Amino acid sequence: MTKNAGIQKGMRVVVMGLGISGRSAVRYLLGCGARVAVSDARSAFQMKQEELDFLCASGVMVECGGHTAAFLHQADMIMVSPGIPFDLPVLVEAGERGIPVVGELAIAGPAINKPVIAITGTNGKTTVTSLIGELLRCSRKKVFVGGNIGIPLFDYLCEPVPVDVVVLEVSSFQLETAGDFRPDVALLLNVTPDHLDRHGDLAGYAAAKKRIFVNQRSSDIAILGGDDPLCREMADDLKDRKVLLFGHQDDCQARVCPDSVVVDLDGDVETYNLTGTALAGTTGSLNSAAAILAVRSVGCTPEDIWKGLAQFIPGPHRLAKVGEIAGVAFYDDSKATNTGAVLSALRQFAGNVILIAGGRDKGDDYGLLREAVGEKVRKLVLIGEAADKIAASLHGAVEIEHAVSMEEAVQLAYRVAGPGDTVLLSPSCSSFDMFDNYGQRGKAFVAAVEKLKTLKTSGESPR
Ligand code: UMA
Repeated sequence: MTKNAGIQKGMRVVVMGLGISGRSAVRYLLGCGARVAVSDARSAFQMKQEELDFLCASGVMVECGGHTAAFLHQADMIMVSPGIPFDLPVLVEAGERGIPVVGELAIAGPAINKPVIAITGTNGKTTVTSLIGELLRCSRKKVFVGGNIGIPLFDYLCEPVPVDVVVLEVSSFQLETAGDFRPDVALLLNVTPDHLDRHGDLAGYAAAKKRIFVNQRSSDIAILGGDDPLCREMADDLKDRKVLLFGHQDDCQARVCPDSVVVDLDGDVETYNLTGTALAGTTGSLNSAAAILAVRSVGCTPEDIWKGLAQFIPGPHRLAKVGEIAGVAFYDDSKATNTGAVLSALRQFAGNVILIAGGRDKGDDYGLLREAVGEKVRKLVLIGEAADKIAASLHGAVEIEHAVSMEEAVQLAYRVAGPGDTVLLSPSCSSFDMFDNYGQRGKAFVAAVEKLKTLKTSGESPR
């Protein structure tokens, strides 16, 4: 257990939310000697058995079915899970009473005594985080990879294994409550509309993302996407530290060229050819460029970086080809939960796309898809809660059909597709209205494609 100057023995801490972050926080805070209580919006009946077992085993006091002032205001500190808006009235009131309302990064960040590389951005952050981890391992560095990627930072502090570098994916939600968290190397990949239901508007969302740089010192490094206008604007405000850019423009220290990334650090030029690797293509090249700048900043050599790039396999549900039936290709891009990600996916195809989209709305403006959809998409099949909003935004730009399940959506798409066409799941929304997460949604797509194959073999296919 790593000691924490911010948590004194006997301190009363209320952990809000009993998800992945909350449970990890409870374990860590108990280990630090704090008196921990939990407050969760769900009733005990809505909790999973493993969560109830966890609560029994940890012996903490629990408030279920909502967050009351009476419960929260007895705390010396409130640790809020990332998915809980920190401007809930009950939390604002707690703040006014002088009770610190903080997140995992604020508590755990200052306890890390190793160099930290933190990655944020609307799209690509999980891939870049994993890639940085891989490049460091190939450079024989011991590394903890965690954060929004699914492994809470508290897990690392609970059972610290000796590492050389801590690599953290950080979300806009986590950055809002990050306190004094200070990454030695901070990456902001891109900023396009996402989570506007939480942040209000693009400016609010961008401000949360910009917080990744707020505590950096002059010796720290900021890496930003040079193709992204908002990142460029922010880079201008960070002149007091070393700023590195990646992208297509000539002034970028990591420049994306067809098939390769050219890195120019203080006149030393290195070329990384990505042909034949899983990172070939525009998105993979941009992700590689960002990751290379990060690991060069902590002393990795070009030879070791090249080894890592060659063997890296991106995670599933990111524009992955998952099947082909009678000349129709099927792509699973379930991880695309905002318009920026869908635009990036559509850029990879010349046209003739049957697009399956929809899910839970996060406040995005689907009108941003109008031009690309008009140009590349032959038919749009909509699912989920946001279907009507998307249909209204794209009315007239494309032919639209509605489906009530993933299986129906895939069958509808296949019915209108011909040889050479692509059926693409790229939802532009979160999955939580129909699925547990984007992974489950992607698996449902793959299962529907497999079922189509079976129907085709048995002669019962929709076309
Ligand atoms: N809850 C309340 N009150 C509320 C709302 C929720 O008590 O008002 C409770 C829920 O009942 C539940 C818990 O809070 O018990 C859920 O907490 P959470 O939503 O913070 O989720 P965790 O399970 O702790 O997972 C979080 C991140 N989730 C979110 O940011 C929504 C995970 O990112 C992250 O992997 C994990 O911590 C470990 O760091 C997921 C995500 O979707 C993958 N992130 C967004 C994204 O990438 O776009 C930001």
